[in-house]
Amino acid sequence: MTAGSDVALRAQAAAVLRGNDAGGWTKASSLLYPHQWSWDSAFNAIGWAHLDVRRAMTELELLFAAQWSTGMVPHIVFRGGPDAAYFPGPEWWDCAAVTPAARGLPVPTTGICQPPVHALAVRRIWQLTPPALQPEIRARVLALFPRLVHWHRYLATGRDPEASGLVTTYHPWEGTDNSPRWDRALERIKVAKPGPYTRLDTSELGHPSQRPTNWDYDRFLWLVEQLRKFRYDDVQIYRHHRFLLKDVFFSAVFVAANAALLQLADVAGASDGDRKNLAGWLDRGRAAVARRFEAKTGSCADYDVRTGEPIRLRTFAGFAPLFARTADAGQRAAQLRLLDSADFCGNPRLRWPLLPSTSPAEPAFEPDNYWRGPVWPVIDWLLWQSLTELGYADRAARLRSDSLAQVTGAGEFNEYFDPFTGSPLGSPRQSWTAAVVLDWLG
Ligand code: 9WN
Repeated sequence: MTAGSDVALRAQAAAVLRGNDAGGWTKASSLLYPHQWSWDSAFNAIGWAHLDVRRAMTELELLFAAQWSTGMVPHIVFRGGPDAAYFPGPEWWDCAAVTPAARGLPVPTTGICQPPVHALAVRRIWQLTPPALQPEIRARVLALFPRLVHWHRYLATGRDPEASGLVTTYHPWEGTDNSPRWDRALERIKVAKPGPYTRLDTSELGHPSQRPTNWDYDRFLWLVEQLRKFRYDDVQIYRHHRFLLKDVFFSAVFVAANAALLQLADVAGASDGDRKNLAGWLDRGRAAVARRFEAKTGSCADYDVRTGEPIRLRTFAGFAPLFARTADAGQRAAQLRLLDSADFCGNPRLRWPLLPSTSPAEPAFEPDNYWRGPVWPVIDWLLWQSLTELGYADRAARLRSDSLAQVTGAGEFNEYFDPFTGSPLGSPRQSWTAAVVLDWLG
């Protein structure tokens, strides 16, 4: 890619973020997702940091303004208001009515969360802050830091009462919605059909073949009903909820996020206690992810808390040791071999050697369906970041240039891409895709 085309691409990516800017927060996309999503917001802040570090901080501050008193940062903050076209809206969650943890918030939210990319965003903002703005941004990082620690404490305790080092997810919407990783757990659930509902993502705005099925949605909504019944109380949920999964990807992001907060500790004037906790969560998480690694496959397996079964599927999540920046040279080598094997980036049918959400060798693979096969630029960005930090500069550079080629090749900063054809899928002008492009362009 030439310098001239980089300039044009940067301008286009900036226009996507600006186009989705709703005044201090960014719609995840203007078409499918007209509210503020948690991990989208973190990626978007990384993109904003390249345009305006103040605006980047505001993105996170507004997200954390909806943090629950438990420390949880909700997966959607319904900032788009009641008329924004998104289903299911706040009435399906009804959080403020059922739990004091969500009372008094400036806007309604959902009652679940998403991977904690936020610390990576604050670190990036700080790295990009020009000297003249450092006093202001430092003061804002200082103010946000306790909220970030509170969020991490929630994940390390409420979401891991066993102190295992692995985060438990309660709902497929906690990141990778219809990933085949959740199929077995969802199949076990017998749902009472939720009341009548109309999906907007398939009936009006999206393409049904690229989205989860109605079977999935019946279960997604039933799980929300259950969580509401448990008043979003982690203790009750742990006791009764049918969907409790130790998610190695989420856990690996948490490891990386703890490392990022530790790196910010001096800037944020962190207390000794906070530093000790962060280091403890980091070590415990990294060791736990390493224990889920299986030498036979070179991959890492999630774990179903209810059945005690490992979830052995070839998906991007199997690279959790890389996402967690494992210090184990043997695991790193095995993971890099797997990454470029025919099961993943080395598959001869791929348009670009990028990490697909699900391996084409997996029976559940579907090239155009959401988390069941397509390439998601944000996931490849997380991998690129890990490989860079682990010192695999060449592999990281190829991931970056192929990702940029994919985005430039077709569509308008789409949400995800068909791994075989490179065709753009899902929502166009997706904020976080534009944001990672801005970061790749530097
Ligand atoms: C449900 C916003 C979000 C992402 C998720 C992605 C998708 C929502 C949906 O969009 O999920 O949260 O309606 O499909 O799976 O990761 O945060 O971009």
